[in-house]
Amino acid sequence: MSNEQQIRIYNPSEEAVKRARVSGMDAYRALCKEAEDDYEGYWARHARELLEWKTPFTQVLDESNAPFFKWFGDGKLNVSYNCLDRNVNNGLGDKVALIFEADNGDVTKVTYKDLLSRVSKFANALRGMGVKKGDRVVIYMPMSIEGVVAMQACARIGATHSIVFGGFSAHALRDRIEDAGAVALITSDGQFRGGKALPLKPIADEALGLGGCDCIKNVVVVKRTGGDVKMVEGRDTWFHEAVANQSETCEPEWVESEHPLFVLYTSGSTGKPKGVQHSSGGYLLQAMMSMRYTFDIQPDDVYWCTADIGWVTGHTFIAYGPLACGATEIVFEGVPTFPDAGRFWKMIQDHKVSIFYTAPTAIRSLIKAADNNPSVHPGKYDLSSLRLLGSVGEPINPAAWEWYYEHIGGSRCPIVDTFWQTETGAHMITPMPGATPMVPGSCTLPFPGIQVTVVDETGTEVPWGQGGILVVKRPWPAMIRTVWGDPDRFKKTYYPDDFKGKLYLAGDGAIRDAETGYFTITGRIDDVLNVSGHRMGTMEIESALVAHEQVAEAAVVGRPDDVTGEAIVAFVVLKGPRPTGDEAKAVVKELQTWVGQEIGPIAKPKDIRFGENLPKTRSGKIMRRLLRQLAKGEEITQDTSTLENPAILDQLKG
Ligand code: 6R9
Repeated sequence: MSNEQQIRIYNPSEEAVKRARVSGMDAYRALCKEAEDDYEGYWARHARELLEWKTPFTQVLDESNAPFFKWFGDGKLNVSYNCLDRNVNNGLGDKVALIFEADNGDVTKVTYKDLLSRVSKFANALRGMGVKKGDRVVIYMPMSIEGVVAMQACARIGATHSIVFGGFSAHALRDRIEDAGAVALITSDGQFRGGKALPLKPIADEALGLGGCDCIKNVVVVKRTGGDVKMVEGRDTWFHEAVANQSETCEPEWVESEHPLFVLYTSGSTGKPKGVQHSSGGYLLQAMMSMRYTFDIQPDDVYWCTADIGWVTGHTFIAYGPLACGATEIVFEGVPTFPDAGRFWKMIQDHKVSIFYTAPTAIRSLIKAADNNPSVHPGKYDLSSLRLLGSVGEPINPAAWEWYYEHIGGSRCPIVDTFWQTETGAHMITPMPGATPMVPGSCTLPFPGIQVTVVDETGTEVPWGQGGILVVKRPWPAMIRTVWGDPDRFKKTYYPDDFKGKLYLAGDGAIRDAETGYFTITGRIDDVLNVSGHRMGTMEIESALVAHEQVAEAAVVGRPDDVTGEAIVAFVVLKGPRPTGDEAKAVVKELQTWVGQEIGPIAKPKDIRFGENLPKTRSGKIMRRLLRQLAKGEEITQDTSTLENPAILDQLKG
């Protein structure tokens, strides 16, 4: 967006403006002004209009124990009631809530009435096992109706769920179960992906056998693939048996607005993943506001968010937001490339999807696929039902944005490039589809009510046009409440002393356009990588590598990748001699498999290079900036005079 660059501005069409809730920039500015003039009043108005409270709140924001903020503290509600009962009571009982498309193409539709009954039955089953308000339940499941049912059932009885992505390994699952102190684990025998049946229960069994999981008293298993599973007497129950004789009604547990709805683990710059704890009232409020303002959800929409429930996007934009708004949404089990790379486009055509929300990495890989194989080009499909597109998870490069706009959106659909995080719970910076002029590559302007800015290391705001650190100036209802079991880490990570504990540190760099004030995210400022929209801590991968018996030392950095955004590059020093040729190839394979087992396949380094040592300063610090240049294959421009052992640079060139 600098002056040297030719930038194109895309205005939302007249039709998009006319139909939108936030219609035109004046309407957007009016909402922002409402929040500026009366911050608490703005959020309170929405909380009263959009949520049904059992006990209405009288307090809005409590800052007395900052940064442990409370919202709507004396109000009580139930999230599942707000997502299901409320819609059934309002005449939407027969409306389709979920359209589930299986990996093999089979379609199952679930109405709001149906979903309420399924959730109530399973909630009763969990209660029957002794699961109660405040208990933690880990869910390790594929994309499925039961996955959504399990989340909603936990919410119904006030149990705090923690989803572990189905691609994570036994070790990763064990760590999360142990940290959360979960009493129950909900899983399935396996999952179908790309025509293959993959095991889940066996991995869960392995996790439970690793030690540290004695807290788990019950394991519930959904039958999906029919794969071989071992059921442990007295601990394991089949899902279908657990719900078989349960009542279709279940009195919700009315919880305080601050009651933890879920804990979701995400990667940080240091140590083990942190459990991001979210609230009930404030979280659901902004899930709904994002649906209503960013996606402008309407009664006749067919909404599809392609995320997995294992990530925050699957929480806010599959399990909670769309249901709380009474929407019809797609839940997809499979992968975008099976049976071929036209799957997404065919599904949009078949289900007449009107709002489509996906990640840049998916778009980039489908561009590549369409270039290589004209038969899966989106032009072959009828995508005329679409009216709005969304992007999330990482910066979208202008070329991918333009392809998405033209080939998927028919140059007619606005694209909302939504910047947010696991910790923020809901959209933070995003265009409003019927208002904001769009600039490819920029997430544009703050969500109405959200106050973000760019500062330097001292917390001082920098002028537009100058890069810096992205911060949020005021607490917002859907924000992270704490790091599960580690309030100090919460404070240090998100409200650091450098900013006097007053500013929320997002962990991203940003720059505002000198003329428009539009935000562009410039990437993480910490040691977090973003691979295919998934957050990975470099430290986590390094710990996994050094846990291998042959590895003495490892340093992991990111390198730009055309498809996955970033790719993982590992620099490794072995305990034995530095391997070369075929031997090196074999060790690379071995270490990739190892990391896959330790964390999950998404963490496997794409490139592993061996050195007799790593480049270090005389004080022994690994020079990561230099490793990043090596990873990219760039000439070393950095001053290497402080380097203790310059000769090893040649070994690490790759
Ligand atoms: C929702 C989600 C958060 C990190 C975030 C940033 C990156 C997400 C983005 C974006 C540029 C966007 N990110 N959306 N960067 N533009 N529209 O992805 O949560 O998995 O916690 O990742 O992803 O770096 O800090 P999470």
